[in-house]
Parts: sequence; C-alpha cells; structure tokens
Amino acid sequence: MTNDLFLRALMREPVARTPVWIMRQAGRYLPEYRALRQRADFLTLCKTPELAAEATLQPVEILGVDAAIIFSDILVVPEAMGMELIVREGEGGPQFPAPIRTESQIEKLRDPAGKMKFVMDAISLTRRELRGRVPLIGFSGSPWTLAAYMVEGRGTKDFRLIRQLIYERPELAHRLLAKLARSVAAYLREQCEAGAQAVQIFDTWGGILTQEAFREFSLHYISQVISELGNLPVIVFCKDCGHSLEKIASSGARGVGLDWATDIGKARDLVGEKVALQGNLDPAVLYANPDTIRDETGKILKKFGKGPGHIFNLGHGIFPDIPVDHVKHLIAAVREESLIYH
Ligand code: 1CP
Repeated sequence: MTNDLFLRALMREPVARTPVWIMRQAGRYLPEYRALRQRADFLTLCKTPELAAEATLQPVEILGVDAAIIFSDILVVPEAMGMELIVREGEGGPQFPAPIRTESQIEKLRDPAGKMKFVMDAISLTRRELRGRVPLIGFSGSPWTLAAYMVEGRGTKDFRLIRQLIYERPELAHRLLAKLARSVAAYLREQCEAGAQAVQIFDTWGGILTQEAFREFSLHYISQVISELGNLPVIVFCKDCGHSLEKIASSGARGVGLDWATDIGKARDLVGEKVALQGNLDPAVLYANPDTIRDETGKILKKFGKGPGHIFNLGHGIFPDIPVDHVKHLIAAVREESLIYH
C-alpha cells in the first residue's frame, strides 16, 4: 500500500491524519541498528549501499513511521571535498583531524560531484526495497553547519573558531560558504535524481549566531541552495532560530522544521499559509511514561490545530538511550490523536 501522507502534508494538501517521522530515526536506540553496527563501523555503513538501505528501512519496519530518511551523515560531504574524516568508536563523535585554518585549504577543497555515488546507490536501492510503502527523504547539512564542523574539526561547546572567522575574516568565511552552497545544491539535486522524494537541510548550528549573522552567513546560503534546486520540495530545519521564522519561511522551502522551544501554534499563525511545519516534540519527552508521551503529543497536535500542513516530528534528534517502546507509543499517539484534526 502506498502511504503518501508525508508528501501530501508537505504540500499542505488534505490528509486523513498527521504523518510522523523522527529525526535520527535510524540509530543507536534501536537494537537492530546496534546489531548492524556489530557488523560494520559507522562510515562503512554509510558507504555500503546494502547496509545503508538496511539501516534506512529499520525504523519503517519496526516503528511504522510515515517517511524514511536515507542513512548517511552530513559529514560525508566535507570528506568528499577532500577532508579526512575519522569516527572513533565511543570517542565523542566524528572528527576532521586537519580542520580548515587557511585560505589555501579553502582553495584546495574539491568539487564533491561524483564522489558520493554510494549515497545515490543507497537511495536507489532503498527506493526499490521500499516498494512505495513510504516516501524517502534525502538530506544535507546546511553550508553554515558544514563550515562549522570543517573549521572547528568537531562538534564543540561554543564554536568559537568559526565565530572568530566570520568577524575577523568575513570574506574568507563567505568564500568557504559559497563553495559549500554550490556543492550542497548539486548534491541534493543528485539525491533527487537518484530517487529522494523530498530533501531536508539540517542547520543544526544556525542558532549559535546573532540574528543578523544568521541571515548573512547561514540563511542566505540556504536560500541560494533552494533556488538552485528549483521546484524540488525542501524542508529547512534551523535549530534555535525561532527568531527568524518568517525569513526562513521565505527561503523558498516547502516545509520548515521547528525545534521544541518554538510554539508551533504561533509559528502556524506567522507562516502557516506559506509553508508546512514539521515538529516539534521535545526529544526528552520520550523518557517519560506512555501517558505523558500521549499528553505532550496531544498538546502539539492541538496547538497546530485543524487542517493540513503539519508533519509530526521531534524538535531535534532522538536520544540514543530512549526505549523503543516509548517511540512506539509516540507513533500510536500521533496516529490516533491526530484524526480529529483532519
Ligand atoms: O555510532 C554510530 O552509530 C554513529 C551515530 C550516528 C548516526 C546514526 C552519527 C554520527 N550519524 C548518524 C546518522 C545520521 N546523521 C543521520 C541518519 C538518518 C536518520 O536520521 O535516521 C542523519 C540525518 C544525520 C545528520 C547529522 N549528522 C547532523 C544533523 C542533524 C542533527 O542531529 O543535528 C549532524 C550535526 C551530524 C553530525 C554527527 N554525526 C554523528 C554524530 C555523533 C554527530 C554530531 C557530532 C557533534 O556535533 O559532536
């Protein structure tokens, strides 16, 4: 059976109930994912289309989410541009041992086109294995979020090196971001050609900037990526950027992802005629008991209110120690409680 609730909601077309998927839905909270990781390290999973497809399908089969998101990582793009990427087991996430510090390093970054065939192969294989059950989402990091990792070398507490760069050498930051914007646009287009039916841009670190700097160094390049994609459906998720909701909704995106600090009812009043809204349950709610999960889910559905244009999700990625049963409660709650709003 074809379930196109996600794509219909993204187009703000009528649906029978609110669709739901979960950011980072393929991951360590699933025992089946941990079993897959026993067979291969993280980057091998990303680069082996059969394994990436298997990880992508797990949440569809185990949880019954209404969309799949291709198993990969935002950091494979800088790697394809020539930066060494290492992911050590249990050592604070992925790292670039030789981060960007000079102009010549920026000049040397390669066009990644053609170097991420493993992602395209994973997408076309996953589409075949999904057999139309649910739509498949592709994704990329935003130019700003990728630049933040490339300059810092890893996720850091205050991202002071990239923030230093935009004030000390703004022209250099812009050169890096312009290069990334071209690469991200080409990468997302290629994902759609391989079979992704919508794409999401993750701007995980847009929220570390002032409002002005967010617009100049992050949103400007996101808008550029979207305009290069023409009519392809894009969801933009900028974490901690509720201050710029109207500007984000004018970026050309079809959907806007909300973090949990934003009130989805107010967001709908502001931009609900323009874009679909995705979100935005606090991921920490999933630690609670089934009644609390249902109550908090109901609150979000009620705040959005009647009518189409809502895709249920968390306000950021799921934590790795959430019990799978709690996630199943969430999916059931969205399916049941959303019926009265359509
Ligand atoms: O040990 C493991 O198995 C690795 C854990 C893991 C996983 C499962 C990482 C390392 N990445 C992923 C997959 C991943 N990453 C997906 C898969 C699809 C799905 O959602 O199911 C996606 C969409 C991402 C995107 C991603 N990677 C983002 C943006 C979204 C977000 O959460 O803000 C970011 C910031 C990353 C970088 C990254 N990759 C992995 C880690 C631990 C991190 C964070 C690094 C840091 O900031 O310190």
